[in-house]
Amino acid sequence: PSDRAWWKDSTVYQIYPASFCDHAANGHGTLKGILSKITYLHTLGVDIVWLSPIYESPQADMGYDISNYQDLHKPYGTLEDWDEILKAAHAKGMKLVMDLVVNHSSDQHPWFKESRSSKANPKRNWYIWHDGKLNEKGERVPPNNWKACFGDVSAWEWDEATQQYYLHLFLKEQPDLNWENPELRHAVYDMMHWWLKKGIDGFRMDVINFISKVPGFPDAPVQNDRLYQDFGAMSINGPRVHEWLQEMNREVLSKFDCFAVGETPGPDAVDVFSPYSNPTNKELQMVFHFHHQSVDRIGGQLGSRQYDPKWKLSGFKEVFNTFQVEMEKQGGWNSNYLENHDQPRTISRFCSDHPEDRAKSAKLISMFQSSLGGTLFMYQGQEIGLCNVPRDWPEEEYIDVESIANLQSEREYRRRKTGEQNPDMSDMLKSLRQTARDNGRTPMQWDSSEYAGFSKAKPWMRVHDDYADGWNVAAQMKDPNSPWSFWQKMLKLRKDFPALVYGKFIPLDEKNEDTYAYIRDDSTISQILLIVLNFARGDGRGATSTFVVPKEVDVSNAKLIISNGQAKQGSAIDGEIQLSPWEGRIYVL
Ligand code: TEU
Repeated sequence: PSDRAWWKDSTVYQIYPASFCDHAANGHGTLKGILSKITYLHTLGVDIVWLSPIYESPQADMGYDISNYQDLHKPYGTLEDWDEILKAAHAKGMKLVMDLVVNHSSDQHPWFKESRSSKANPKRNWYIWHDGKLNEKGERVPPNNWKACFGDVSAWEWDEATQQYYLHLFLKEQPDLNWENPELRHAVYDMMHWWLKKGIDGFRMDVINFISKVPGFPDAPVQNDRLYQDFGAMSINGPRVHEWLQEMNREVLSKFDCFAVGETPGPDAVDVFSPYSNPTNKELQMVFHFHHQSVDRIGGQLGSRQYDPKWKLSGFKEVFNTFQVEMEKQGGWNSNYLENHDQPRTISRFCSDHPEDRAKSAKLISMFQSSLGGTLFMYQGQEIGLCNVPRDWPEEEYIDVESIANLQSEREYRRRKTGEQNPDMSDMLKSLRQTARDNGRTPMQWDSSEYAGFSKAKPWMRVHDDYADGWNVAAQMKDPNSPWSFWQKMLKLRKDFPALVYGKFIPLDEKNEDTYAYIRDDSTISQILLIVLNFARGDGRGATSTFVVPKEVDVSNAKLIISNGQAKQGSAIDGEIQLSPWEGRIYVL
């Protein structure tokens, strides 16, 4: 059917350039390193490569602070090197997608330098400037109570020279662009044209649902006793976001055969997210919602890093079941991702990273993600079952700005509250180990040589301790039973069974806290698949479980097509399904 566009059954692979592959022996990933792995990605079964930001940047937030949208961060390489990647990907029939970070720029971008130079500068209104307020004591304070994303700091930074505050929803080095200004919007569209004309196949758009702020910048609702509060209600899925994305589509995206995925955090319900990808609205092809990312977190939907060890499988299922079913009903299209550079590793979150459970857990996750509807996104390292960094790494190894800012803010808050100079932080550290972004940013593990074959020099971030124990690409590509080989099989299976991509999603036994089971049914080709996944945690190491197939499902002709356990291919369903810990099975009915 014509509604089966190329990006729908594609597998996207996200590269985090700093940590992917270093060919210059500088301890930092390079474009030549990426080029050397294009064939590798093709062998794995990847269709689309997405590069996290490689643009010119002071790297206050690992490149999500861009100082020149049309040139590259020198240590990565040149535009010519980048062109080689594009050519190599296209030669293999693969597509290349770039990160687009336009909610904010770097404070070192020439636009911002001009903007802050004087109130009369023509680019003043390309950013969001505001006068301060006076508090009861007559002191100058920010225009409202919004908290920036990292740590407990105000989202407004005072500018001494021009005596106004500017807005930054992230670091103060990441001032927000003023989308209300049509000149700014068109400068962004021109830049997008420039990249698309170079031949790229689309964009991943950073926090694109943050661009429209509630007019007048009112205070955010007060939810706790902190000074600054979650800006979500005032800046997420704001009043003009759809209007602007439609304009962007008209002016840019619709002129190319490209696809766009918007990163869209926020607590709103599915019907707030489905319009972004509903083709009648002509905006984006899909978005990354964040609901599953808060299943194992306490408090605050937006980016809470406080771990909840009592998270429930039914909660996890509810998120996916809702989005799978509702997106289809509401005419949207799902993206299906678990990991990225902002999240800890899935195996350590939702399965078990004990050495004996880890490979099976990795395969379970592969079966899960590969059998969900929507476009599949995998993150570097998922294919070899990378897990969180060892729990005994000292605090100093956590070098992400968010990790550092959160720890520092919390320490200060506890000092104020308790009056103690060294308040107890052990619960925070425990949470950090479980949820920090650092977990997903360790260098990629290519082989068992020093630094995991990532670099000849000491890497910018410590390599996981496990790389020589089989947790590397070289070892796993040779082993037909490895997570890598399993992922390769699953990606191929997804192409062989279009029901996995397009089928109707029918959840089964939704309250079951041990197994996750569902049907994928593509009536256009009479293909029905049953997926049964054992997520029972037991004491943390997993547990056996029994799945009773509901009577209304006809399993009389069921044949197993793949499993990460002992069950034989082609075997039937005879009564209940007995699953070993972390076992998953896919049957064709
Ligand atoms: O992330 C946006 C985002 O909301 C979160 O995932 C973020 O990581 C944060 O932890 C919330 O507490 C995007 C990028 O993916 C991230 O790397 C950047 O730091 C951020 O935007 C700013 O550009």
